[in-house]
Amino acid sequence: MKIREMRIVPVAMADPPLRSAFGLHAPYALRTIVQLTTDDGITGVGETYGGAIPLRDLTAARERVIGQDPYNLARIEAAIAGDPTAAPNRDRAWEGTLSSPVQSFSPVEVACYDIIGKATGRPVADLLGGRFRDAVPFSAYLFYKHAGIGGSDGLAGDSTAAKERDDYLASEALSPEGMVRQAREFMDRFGFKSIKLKAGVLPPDEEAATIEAMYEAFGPDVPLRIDPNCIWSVETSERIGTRLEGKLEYYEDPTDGKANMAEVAKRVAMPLATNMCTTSWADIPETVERGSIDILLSDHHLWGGLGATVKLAQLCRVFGWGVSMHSNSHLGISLMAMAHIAAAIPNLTYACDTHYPWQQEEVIVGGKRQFTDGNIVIDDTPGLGVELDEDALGRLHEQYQRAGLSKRDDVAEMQKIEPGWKPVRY
Ligand code: GKR
Ligand code: MG
Repeated sequence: MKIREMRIVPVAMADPPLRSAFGLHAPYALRTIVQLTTDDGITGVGETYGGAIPLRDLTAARERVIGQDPYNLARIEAAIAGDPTAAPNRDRAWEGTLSSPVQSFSPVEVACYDIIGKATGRPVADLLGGRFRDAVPFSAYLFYKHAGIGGSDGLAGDSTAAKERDDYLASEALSPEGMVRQAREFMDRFGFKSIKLKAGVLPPDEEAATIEAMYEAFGPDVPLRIDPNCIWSVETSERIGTRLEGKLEYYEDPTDGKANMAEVAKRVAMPLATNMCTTSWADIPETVERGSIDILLSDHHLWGGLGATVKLAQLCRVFGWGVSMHSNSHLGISLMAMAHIAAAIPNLTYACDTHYPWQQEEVIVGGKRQFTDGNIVIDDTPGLGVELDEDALGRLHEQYQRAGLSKRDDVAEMQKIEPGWKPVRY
C-alpha cells in the first residue's frame, strides 16, 4: 500500500473570548487538517496546530510523504524529521507559533494509523497496545471569559447572538460565582467528574478563592486542578499552593522552568504537573535530575504522534510520574486521536484535558462528538471513527481565509480591548 495524496487544509473555527495568562483568545482558533489517500483508495485524517507555520512545514513535507507505505511509520518519521538515531532536540510548536519536524510528523502519523485501522478493521487504540479502557474520562476545562461566543458575531460579546444566549459559551465568567456556574453547566451537560481551572488571569488570591468556591460547591469528591501557565513566581506559587493544599488533585505549571518548578515541588505538599516545563524528549534528563514534576501532561501533537505518546507514558512509569493529557482548542479529529491514545495507555492516571466543549463548529460527519458521562467511548469502528464532512470543511477553510489570522496572538487580541496590555506576572 502506498500514500498517493496528501491534502492539507487550514481551517478557522469560532472560539469564545477565553482568558489565560497569555491574553485573550481571538474570535477564531486555527487548526490544520491533513488527509492522506492510499493507492487503494483508503483515506486517513489527522489534525494539528493551525496557521501559517504548520501549513508551511506540512506543505514542505508533502513530497516526502507521498509514495510511502503508511505502515512504515519509522521511515515516514525519518523522511519528515531527519536522522532517527540523532540526539533529540528541543524544538517545539508552542500553539502554532513555532514548529519542529516531529510536530509535522504527528498529524501524518495519526492519518496513517487511521488508514491502518480501516485496512485491518480495528480501531486505532487497538493498534497502539489495545484498549486498556473503552471509556476515556475527560475533565471540565474552565476559563475565565468575557461575554461572547466567538466567530464574526461574538467578538466583543455585545452581539445579538451572544446576548440571546445565557449559557457557559456566551456568559461572562470573571468571578468565583461565575466560575461555579460555568463548572455546574459543564458537569450537568457533559457529565465531567473533575475540574480544571485555567488561571493566571486575575490576581492569584482571587483565583484561589475560585478554587475554594468550587470546593465548597462540589465537595471533596470532585478533583480540582489549577493552571496559571507559569505566570507566578516561586513565592506566589508556594503561597497559593499552601493555601490550596488538600483541595487540589494536582498543581499545573504554577511557575516557569525546571529549577523553579523543582523549588515549588519542595515547598508545597501536592503533585506538580506540566505541559510547559517538560515539552520534549531533550527536557527529560534535567526534569528527572531536578525532581521538577510528578505528572506529565502528554500531547501527541507536541511530542510527535500516538506512537511517541505510548513511549512517553512508558517513560513516565519508569520515573514514577503520573500521566494525563494537555489540550488546546481543537476539533473532533484531535479529540478522537486523544481518546484512542488515552484508551491504550494503561497508566493514564488522571482525566484528560479538552477544550472541545468551547468549540461550536466541526469538520466531521455527524457534527460534534458527544461525551457520555464525561467520557469519550471508543467502540469497534475501524480507524479513528471519523470522516470528513466536505461541506463543513469547506466552510471552515473559507472562514480561515476570511479571518485573516496567521497565528495565535493572545496579547494582540487583549490589546484590542485594553491598549498596552501585557502579561502580568505575580
Ligand atoms: O487556550 O488559553 C489557552 C490555554 O492556556 C492553552 O494555551 C494551554 O496550552 O490549555 C493549555 C494548558 O493547559 O496550558
Ligand atoms: Mg497547562
